[in-house]
Amino acid sequence: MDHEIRRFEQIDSTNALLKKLAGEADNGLTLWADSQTAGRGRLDRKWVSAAGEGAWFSVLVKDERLSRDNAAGLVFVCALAAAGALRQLTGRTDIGIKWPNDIVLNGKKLAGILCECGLEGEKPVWCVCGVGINLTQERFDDSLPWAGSVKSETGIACAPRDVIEAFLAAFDRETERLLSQGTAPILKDIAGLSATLGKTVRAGDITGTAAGFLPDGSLRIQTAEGETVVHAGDVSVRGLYGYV
Ligand code: BT5
Repeated sequence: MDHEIRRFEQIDSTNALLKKLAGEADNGLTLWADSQTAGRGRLDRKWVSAAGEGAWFSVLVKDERLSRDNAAGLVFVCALAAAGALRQLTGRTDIGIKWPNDIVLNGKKLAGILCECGLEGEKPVWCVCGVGINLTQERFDDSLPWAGSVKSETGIACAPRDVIEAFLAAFDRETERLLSQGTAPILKDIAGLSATLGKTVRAGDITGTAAGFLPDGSLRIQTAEGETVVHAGDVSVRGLYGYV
């Protein structure tokens, strides 16, 4: 996919602007901001995105092959691409994925992902894939005890452009695989990098062991009473003994 990259010094949110442009823009358009004044996570949570400290960007996917099923897999495509890019740039093979949308190292959240799609009827016509990667922060506000940056956890200072380029190369490969083969191969790779599977987790008032994924990307949790399924986006899943 071709990526026109537009860089902004400051913007409210790269996801918010790309959603406004999505109808007219071309597949692959990428918005990158040095800082965001209203960066957002899931459920409208705030995403801290200060100037020069991270890679804050959003990529547009506009493809005839988008469907309800495969659009739900884009968050996992982004997770694979972000984990892959950071592994490649730092050499750290213990960078993992906390289901569904966090990149983690040493039990700290290095990056988060927010994918949002525009529908015509039931069919997604575009999806905006937003990625925030903490790069150089030395410390975070006390309200973010689980946040870490690539620098704080590896000692390596990556340049945002290098991270975005490595991400986009992997993202293109994985998106093509998702659109042509569906979510199954992507989820298989996610399982290999997962910091969640096998752990004791709590989702809402359910506590159990993260047992695997369903084809739509939902997480199977094995509890004393049997198996429960939680959907990405429904609830926060937390490890009982830490963030992962
Ligand atoms: C996410 O949401 O992790 C998705 C974050 C997506 C951010 C990107 S940046 C580019 C694009 N434009 C946007 O406006 N958004 C996207 P969620 O899983 O809901 O996690 C949000 C929670 O993470 C917050 O409630 C905080 O607890 C925590 N948090 C906020 N800022 C953080 C940061 N910089 N690093 C680590 N954790 C953070």
